Amino acid sequence: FPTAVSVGETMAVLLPDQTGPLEDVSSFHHSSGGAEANVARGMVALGIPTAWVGRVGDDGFGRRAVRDLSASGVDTRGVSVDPVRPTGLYVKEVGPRGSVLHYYRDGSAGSALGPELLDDPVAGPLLARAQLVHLSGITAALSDGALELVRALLRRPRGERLVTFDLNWRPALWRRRDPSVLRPLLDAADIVMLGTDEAAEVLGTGDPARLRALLPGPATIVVKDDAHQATALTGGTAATEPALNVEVVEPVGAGDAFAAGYLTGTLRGYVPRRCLRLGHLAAAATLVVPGDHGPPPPPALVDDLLGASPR
Ligand code: KDG
Repeated sequence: FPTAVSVGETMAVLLPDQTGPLEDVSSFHHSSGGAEANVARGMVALGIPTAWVGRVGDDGFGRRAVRDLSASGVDTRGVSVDPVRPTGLYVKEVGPRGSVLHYYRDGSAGSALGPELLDDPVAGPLLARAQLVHLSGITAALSDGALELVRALLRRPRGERLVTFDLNWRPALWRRRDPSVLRPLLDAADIVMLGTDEAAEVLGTGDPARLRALLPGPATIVVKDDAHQATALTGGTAATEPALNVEVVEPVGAGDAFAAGYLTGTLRGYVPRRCLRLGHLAAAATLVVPGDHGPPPPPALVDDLLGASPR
C-alpha cells in the first residue's frame, strides 16, 4: 500500500509555445497537471510511495494524464474512468504580469468526485491504509459531491493518519460557490499550507499569529509569504526558512512541489525547519520550468543541500 494518497482532479494542460494573448498563440505543448496530482508526483520523486486518486474521462486526455502519472511512479490503481464526462482541461496564458489559467472543467469527470469514493473497492482501502492523505481547497470548489468527499475525509476517525490540506485558493472556481466552507475544512486538517495573500482573501488575514488563532485545529500551519519565505507554526513554536534564489521561469506548480517537499520531510520525521528546506528545494525545480513540474533534484544533491540543517 502506498504511504501517501493525494485526492483531487487531474487535467490535461495546454502550454502555449509563446507568451502573449491566447488569440495569437498557434501551438501548444500538451502536458498534464492538477494540484493534487502534482503533489503525488513530487512526493514520489522524493522517494515516498504515493497514489493519486481521482476520476478522468474515457478519452485521450484522461489516458495521457494517467499514463504520465504512472510513468512518474505514481500509483494510479485508484483512478476511476467516467464513461460519460470528459477529462478537465486547463490552458495557460502567459502574459507580462504572469500566467492566467483558463479552466475547461465544468461538468468534468474529476468534478464528479463524491463521498462514495470511500467505499470504492480499490480507492477505499488505499485511503484507509495511507499514513497521509493530501487534499486541497480546489477539490472543495469542484461540486457539492467533491466538497462532501473532502468533508468526509476530514471527518473520519484517523488514528495516526495525517490529513493535510493546501488552501490553493482559485477564485475562478468559486464564482458560484461560497468560500466560507473553506475555514472549517482547514481547521479540521492536521497540516495546513497556505500563502499570505490567499489567506488574506479567504480568511481575512495573512498574519501567521492571527491565522494560528483562527485555525486552532491543525497541529501545524505553514504560511508562505511575499518575501519568499515560509514559516511553520507547530504548537507554540515557529520556524522560518527563506526560499532558494532561482531564476523563475513560471511559478505555477511550485506550491504543489513545496507541499510535496514539506510533506515528505514530515513523513521522514524531519524537524519543521528541515521540512521547509525540502519544500523550498522541491519548489525550486518547478520554478525554473514552464510546466507544472520540473525534473526532481537528484537525491544526492537534495541530501547535500539539506545536510547542514538539523534533522
Ligand atoms: O498548482 C497548480 C495548479 O494550479 C494547476 O495544476 C491547475 O490544479 C490546478 C488548478 O485547479 O488550478
